[in-house]
Amino acid sequence: MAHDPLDLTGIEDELHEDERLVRDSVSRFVDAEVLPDIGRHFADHHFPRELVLPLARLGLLGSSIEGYGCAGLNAVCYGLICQQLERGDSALRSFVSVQSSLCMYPIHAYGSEAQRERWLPAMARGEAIGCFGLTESHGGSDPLNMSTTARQRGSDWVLNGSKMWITNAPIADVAVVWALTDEGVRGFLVERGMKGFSTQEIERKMSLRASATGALFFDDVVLPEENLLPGSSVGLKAPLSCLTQARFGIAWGVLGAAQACLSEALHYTRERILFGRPLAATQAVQIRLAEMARKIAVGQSLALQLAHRKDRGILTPVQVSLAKWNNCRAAIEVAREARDLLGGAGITTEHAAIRHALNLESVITYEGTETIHQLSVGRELTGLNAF
Ligand code: TGC
Ligand code: FAD
Repeated sequence: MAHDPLDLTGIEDELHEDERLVRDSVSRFVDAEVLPDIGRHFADHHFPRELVLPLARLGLLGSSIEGYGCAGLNAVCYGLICQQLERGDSALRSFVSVQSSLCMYPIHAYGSEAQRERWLPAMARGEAIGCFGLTESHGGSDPLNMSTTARQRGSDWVLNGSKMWITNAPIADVAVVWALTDEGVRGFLVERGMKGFSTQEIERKMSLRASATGALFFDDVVLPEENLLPGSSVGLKAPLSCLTQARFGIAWGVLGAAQACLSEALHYTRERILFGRPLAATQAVQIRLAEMARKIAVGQSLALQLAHRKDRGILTPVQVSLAKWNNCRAAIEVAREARDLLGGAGITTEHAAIRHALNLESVITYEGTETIHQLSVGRELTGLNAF
């Protein structure tokens, strides 16, 4: 066969040798350490914490940061890392997105030197786990409408409120929390063990079951001034800048889930004999497989274009919105098609398609729902804010 069905436009040829090396090492890790057990973890609603140190040893935590024990890789490498991890399971990519883009990134970009020295090397080694608390129960799409407050008392801050739907919350050592001060939204580092700070796991999820999701509660938590992120401006600009990093990784990551589903569907429909011929030999099935490959190919080109712009420092938030929207939609459609092409076999975790399809229900919602990204693009086109 002339082309790799998972890479019809030849993205492989555009990658540099060092990018391929990173991709291949993560790919081997996913094959050896993730795929054998991930169906069981999903079924058991269990985050495989034992994978954190191996992920760290591969240099995958905070991989884009220079210094502080981090690998300092480029945007293409970060994208490829996300893609390979999500080929395994969206939960693993979520863990790395939150640790790297939503916790280490703001500590690096907006933290004091003391905060960087304290947290970044430990987080890169996987010895400290982070979470990012922006969403509250009364409406994640509109984060400015938050109830969590931080009031100044002498040189301290007193935090009250709660955050909902927080990835890594049950296992986090440190939470980057966005709270309303008298001046507007500011970022704080809240540490496990601080009096009045507690977390609770959200159970019975039907999606991202191998990820630890939870709530954060703050009941008169006293934070010293050194736990304020001093470099973050007042308002949503700083948290939105973190989301841009993570959404970029998601735009790459979801295509890994889609590739796993297309691969599974290709294998299954070639082997499955119905009406005296392989299922893959029917026109209807080939059209569906071709559609799946088309969606992946278009998404890959978009992701690579964005990575090159990111490395040149010219990527804009609306371009990231476009890609997060397009690639999540493409991936969830590919996963649902694969699930259907597997027939009854497609409903068990013996195969990957339903696990990916269910996971992608979260991924299309978090980090800005599809509608939020469509409205961001709409605002760019019209100049009119329709949120
Ligand atoms: P908007 O007017 O768009 O922006 C306010 C100010 O921020 C600036 N800005 C950015 N700056 C840097 N980087 C970015 N990416 C930026 N995006 C915007 C913007 O220029 C402006 O600055 P200035 O100087 O003009 O004031 O803000 P808005 O209030 O209109 O935003 C509306 C909206 C809906 C787009 C925003 O609220 C939004 O994105 N809502 C969705 C919330 C969301 O995505 N939450 C995600 C929570 S975290 C999560 O889901 C993690 S899942 C992790 C996992 O497990 O992988
Ligand atoms: P809502 O904002 O209530 O939206 C409900 C519906 O209304 C959606 O369909 C939305 O598109 C639509 N809608 C909203 N506004 C408009 C409008 N103006 N016009 C038309 N339709 C509109 N958050 C964090 O802070 N940190 C995390 O680590 C984190 N991890 C998560 C992990 C999981 C598994 C999940 C499911 C969520 C996570 N989130 C996290 C929260 C996530 O970001 C929010 O769920 C998301 O932003 C949507 O908010 P919401 O659930 O409150 O839905």
